[in-house]
Amino acid sequence: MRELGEVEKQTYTAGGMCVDGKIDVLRGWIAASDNIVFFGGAGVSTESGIPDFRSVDGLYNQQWDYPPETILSRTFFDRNPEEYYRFHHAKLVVDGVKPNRAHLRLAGLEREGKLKAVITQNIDGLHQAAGSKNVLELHGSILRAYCTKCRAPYPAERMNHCEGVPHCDVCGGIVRPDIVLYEEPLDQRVMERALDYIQNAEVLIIGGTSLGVYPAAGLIHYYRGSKLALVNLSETPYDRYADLVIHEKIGEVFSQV
Ligand code: CNA
Repeated sequence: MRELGEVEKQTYTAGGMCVDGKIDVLRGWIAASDNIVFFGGAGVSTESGIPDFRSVDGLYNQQWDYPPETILSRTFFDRNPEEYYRFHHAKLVVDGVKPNRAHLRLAGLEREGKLKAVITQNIDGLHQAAGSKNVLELHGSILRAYCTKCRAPYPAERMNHCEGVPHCDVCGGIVRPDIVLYEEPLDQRVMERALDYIQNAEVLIIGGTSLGVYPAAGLIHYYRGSKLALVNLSETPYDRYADLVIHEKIGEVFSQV
């Protein structure tokens, strides 16, 4: 094994190598390491049928009265829970979704003892559905819910499939999903664990994220190794920092590594 040379690095990232060649490189990194960490976002779940935010068919490009970032903000939720839940039921809850090839392969790599953690910005629970155990949910999950007033837990299934705004059985307060809304801080303990995994990873695979949402995206600055692979359909602001950039569907890539 050896470190990636500067010339090779330029070739991998500048598009001088075909996609198959790049996938071969990633397969080699994965085969040789038992300290891999994955950091992902909404693009990991698009092949399961859940739209992301920023793709051409993502939520930003659909007709809606407000942009997703506004609807998914704390101010909006507090002022207009009816409209929040209209969006939640129509767009965040997608029935019948199943993990795709990326989720399944990541779960397999964990079982093989190669992958240490999945760090995700997603709120859909699909990594756990695929069998991944060590999943750090930076933005929470719509598969958990609680009362905003007395904080009693509430069945997520009921929240996700009710008419209008769900109310607490205990005190009548408004129920909310256990997700991090815009304007809210991330869970510090989850952030610290994510940071620790990234700092100590040998191979960091970043996939299906535009890397535009902070502070989550800022975590990748803490990676200290020389095997940073970025698998994303579109370009990201971090492409030039990666050692390997693959602009391809993530399910397609993970079915080959
Ligand atoms: P984003 O900003 O929508 O970016 C998604 C990225 O994924 C884009 O750059 C796409 O090019 C890329 N992409 C889409 N499909 C694929 C694919 N099949 N293979 C590879 N790349 C693909 O989403 P981010 O996660 O970067 O933004 C963070 C937000 C979006 C987080 O707060 C999430 O909670 C939120 N979100 C989550 C979900 C979910 O849980 N499934 C869905 C929509 C939005």
